[in-house]
Amino acid sequence: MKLYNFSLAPNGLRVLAFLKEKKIKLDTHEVNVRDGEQFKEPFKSMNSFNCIPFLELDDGTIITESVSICRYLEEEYYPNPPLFGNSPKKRAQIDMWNRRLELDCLTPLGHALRNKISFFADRVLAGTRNNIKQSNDIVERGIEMSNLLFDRIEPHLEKNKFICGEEFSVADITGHSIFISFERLKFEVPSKFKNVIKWKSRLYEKDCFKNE
Ligand SMILES: N[C@@H](CCC(=O)N[C@@H](CS)C(=O)NCC(=O)O)C(=O)O
Repeated sequence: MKLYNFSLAPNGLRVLAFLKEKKIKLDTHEVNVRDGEQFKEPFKSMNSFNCIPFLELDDGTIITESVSICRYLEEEYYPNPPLFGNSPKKRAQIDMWNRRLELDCLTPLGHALRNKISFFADRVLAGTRNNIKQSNDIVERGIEMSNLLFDRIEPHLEKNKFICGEEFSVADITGHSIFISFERLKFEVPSKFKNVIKWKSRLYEKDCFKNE
């Protein structure tokens, strides 16, 4: 089994944080997506969506998508600590929170980043190169959507240490990526979201997010 990753990329960092939290060491190959290595062989035949991270199993199967990779590793090899939940109810709740954070915030912020930073001018969709124009409206929409999400989770975080209760989960790894995206966009979480900011501090204290 081999992981293809780029440790500077936001989704690459999600898988790395998951591996660190579980103390897993995987055979890993760095694919420099900034320089377009993902469009060259053997990588382009391995993942036609031309993105990292992806996991190659010993039978040649390729699994892409950071959360799908983490889920596979937990279910097949590394159950502890459980970051996807260890009961049907907990698994459903963690999946629910992860989807809320991804769909309503991390994805809009990803589009904001790719529409703001000039480096992404010919690559507004990850894994493509084209001449779709960057749009400032998409940047603004990303921030607006994040603020709506923060407003919704602020009361929930009053009573919960992490996004899905007392235990750290894969949904918190998605949460950490939201705050990293904010940093890259050079935006601050508005100070009125006190519980969101406390959650952010709790995440930033965790070893799995610290550079070695
Ligand atoms: N939804 C995918 C997104 C993967 C993705 O966007 N990967 C980026 C790095 S963070 C990439 O490979 N980009 C290549 C490019 O920009 O061409 C996941 O969660 O793994």
